[in-house]
Amino acid sequence: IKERYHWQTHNVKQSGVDDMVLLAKISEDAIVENLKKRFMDDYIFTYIGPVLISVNPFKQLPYFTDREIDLYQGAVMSSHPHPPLDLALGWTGPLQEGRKLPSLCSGESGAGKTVAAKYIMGYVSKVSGGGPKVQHVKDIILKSNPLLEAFGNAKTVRNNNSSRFGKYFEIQFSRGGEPDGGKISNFLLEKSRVVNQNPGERSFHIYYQLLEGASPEQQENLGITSPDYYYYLNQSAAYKVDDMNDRQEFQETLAAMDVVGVSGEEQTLVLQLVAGILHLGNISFRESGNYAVVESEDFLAFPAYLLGIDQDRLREKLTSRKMDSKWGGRSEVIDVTLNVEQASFTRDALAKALYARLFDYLVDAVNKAMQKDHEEYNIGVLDIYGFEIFQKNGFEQFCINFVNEKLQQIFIELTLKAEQEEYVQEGIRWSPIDYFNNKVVCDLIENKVNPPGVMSILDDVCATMHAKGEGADQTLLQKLQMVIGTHPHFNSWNKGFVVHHYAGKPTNDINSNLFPENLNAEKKGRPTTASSKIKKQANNLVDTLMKCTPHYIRCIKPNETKRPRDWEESRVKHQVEYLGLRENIRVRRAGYAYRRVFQKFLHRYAILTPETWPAWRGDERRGVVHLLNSVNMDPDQYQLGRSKVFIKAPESLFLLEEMRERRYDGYARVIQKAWRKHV
Ligand code: AD9
Ligand code: MG
Repeated sequence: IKERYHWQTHNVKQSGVDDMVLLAKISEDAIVENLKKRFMDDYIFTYIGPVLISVNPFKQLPYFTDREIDLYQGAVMSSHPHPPLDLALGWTGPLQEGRKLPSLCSGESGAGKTVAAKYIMGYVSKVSGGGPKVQHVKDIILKSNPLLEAFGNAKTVRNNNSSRFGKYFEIQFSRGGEPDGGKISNFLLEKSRVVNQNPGERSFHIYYQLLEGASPEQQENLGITSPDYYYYLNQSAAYKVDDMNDRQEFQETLAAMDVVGVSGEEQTLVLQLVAGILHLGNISFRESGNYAVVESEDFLAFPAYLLGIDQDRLREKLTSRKMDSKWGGRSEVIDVTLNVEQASFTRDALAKALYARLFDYLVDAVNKAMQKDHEEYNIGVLDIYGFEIFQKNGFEQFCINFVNEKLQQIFIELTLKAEQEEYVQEGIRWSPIDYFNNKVVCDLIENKVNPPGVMSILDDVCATMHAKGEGADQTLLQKLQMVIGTHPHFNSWNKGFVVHHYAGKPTNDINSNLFPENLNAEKKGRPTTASSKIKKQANNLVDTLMKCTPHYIRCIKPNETKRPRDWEESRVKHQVEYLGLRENIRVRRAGYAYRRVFQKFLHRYAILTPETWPAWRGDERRGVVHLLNSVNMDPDQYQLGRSKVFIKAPESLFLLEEMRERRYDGYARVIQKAWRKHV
C-alpha cells in the first residue's frame, strides 16, 4: 500500500518527465522545454539516470523540512527526484559497503553549487543520530560554512555570494553511521580580490561584515571607519549587497569561530590581521630620485602595529628587495631599491600573502576541530568556483576555468566508463556513442610537452623573466603564438589570448594581471608557480575521484537577473549544450534506459502474473523471464545480465507501469464492491 500510495501521489501532479531518459524526443530543445516546465512548477530537480540536474529557482522552496525528510528517508525508489531520497538510496546504501562516496557539484557561477552542497551537508546532519561528540562534529560541519564563506566568498557580477575558493568537504562516519569527523581540502583562493576588484564587485565578505558589525571598542582598536576610506575597498565602489545583512553575518562569523574552537584571543588576532591588511592598502608611495618612498609615515605606523611588524622593517620591506648578485665569482645578497610601481606591487603581494595564510589558518582550525584518528567511511562534496567569463579575465579566471575543465573530464570519463563497465560486468551487448571529449582542451592548458601547454609556456617565461626584465607579456604572447598558435581551441593577438573552453571562450587580457604574482619572486632557481600548484591540486583531485563512483549534481542557472520564475531560453540552452546533457541521455539510452536487479523488478511487477503474486518462489532470473514472457515483452527490448534486467526503450517500461496500475485499480474495485456488499 505504501508503495502504491507513493507511486500514485507522484503521478497525480506530473510536470514534464522527471528522468529525461524518458523523453519522447532527445533534442536540446526538448530538454530545455522539459526543464522549463518543471522549473515553472517549482520542480527544480530532474534526473538523467543517476545524474541529478538542478535548476536554480532563486527562491526558497521547502526541500528540507522535517516532514519532507520523514517522508523521503528510506523511501522506496520512486521516479520523483529529490536529493534526500537520492542520498538515502545513492549514498547510505553504498556507504554500508564502506566506500568513499563523492558528490560533485558543477555548473557555472551562480548556478547553485554551494547551495546544493550545503543542502547535502545539512541533510546528513539532520538524519543521522549521535551523542554529544557527534553533535559537536555536526555543529562544526554546519558552522564551517558561514565561517569559510565570510573569508572566501564575495559578491561578483555573476553571483552575490560567489565562492572564490574551491573545497572538497569529506564527512567521516563511524561504523554506526554517525558523522564523527571531517576534513576540508581547499583549492586556490582568488586572493587578488583582496587588493582589487572589478567594478560592481566586492572584496571578501568579512571586510564589510567587520566594518558594519564592529563594536565601538573594536572600531577604535582596529581603526574602523567607512568603507570608502580604504583603497582596497573603494576601487570598485561596491559596498552593499541586496538581501545581505553584513552586521548580522558578522555575529554569525564570530559564533562560527567559537564553534570551531578559535579562541577569543585568536579571534582578536584574526580581526587585527583583516584590519591590518586594509590599512596596509592605504600606504602609498611617491617617487623620490628614481625610487619609491612612503608618501606619509602616518599611514605606516598603524598597519605595522596591527600586523605586529616593526615600522622600519615594514618600510624597508615595501621599498626594497634583496637580490643575489654575482660579483667577481663571489655571490652576495644586496638590497635593491624599488620604484613606485614595484613598491605598490610588493605591498599588494604582502596583503595577498597575508590574507591567503589567514584563510589557510581558518581551514586548518576547522580541520583540527573535526579531526579523526582513523577513517572508516566517508562521503565527500566537491564545491568549487564555477566556470566564469568576465569582461576582464586574469590569471585566476584561467585557473578557475581550468579546474572546471578537469571536472568535466571526470564526468565524461566516469559516466561513460561506469556505463560501459556495467555492461561489461553484466555481460550485455552494446555499441558506444560519440560525444565531445574535452581532453583536448585540458591538454592545451596543462601539457608538459608535445606541444607544451599554456601553463608550461607561462612557467617558462616566468622563469626567464628576471634576466629579461620588461616585456614579459609580449614574450609570452609570442611564445604562445609560436608553439600553440594553430591549435583549434586557441587564439591570440597582440593584447591577449582566448582559450575555447567546453563552456565558453573567455578572453585573457594580457594587461589584466595575467601573470601569477610570483613572477618577481625572490626565490632562486625555478619557483613553484601558482599554475603548477593548481595543476597539481586538480590532478590529485582527479586521481582521487577517478577511483570512486562520484555522484553528479549538474547545476543550471536559468537567468542573469537572479529573479525567480525568470527563464532565459538561450542561456539555458547554452548550458544544456555544454554540459553535454543530450549526449548524457543518449549514452544512457543507447544502452538501456532502465535497469533493475532481478529481485526488485520482480517485487515491483509481481501483480502482473499469478505466479509472481504475492511473491515468486524460486530462481529470480527465471521469475523475471516468466514475467516478461507473460506480458509479451519483445525480446529485442530487453537483456538479462548476470544480476540485473536491462530494458531498452522507456515505452516498454511505461507499458509495464500501465498494466501494473490497471491491475491495482481492478483490485481496488473488487475490494470496494465487496466492502459495499458487506456494509
Ligand atoms: V559560484 O561558482 O560559487 O559563483 P554557485 O556556488 O554555483 O556559484 P550559489 O550556490 O552560491 O552558486 O547560488 C547563487 C545564489 O542562487 C544563492 O545565493 C541563492 O540566492 C540562489 N540559489 C541557488 N540555489 C538555490 C536553491 N536550491 N534554492 C534557492 C538558490 N535559492
Ligand atoms: Mg559557490
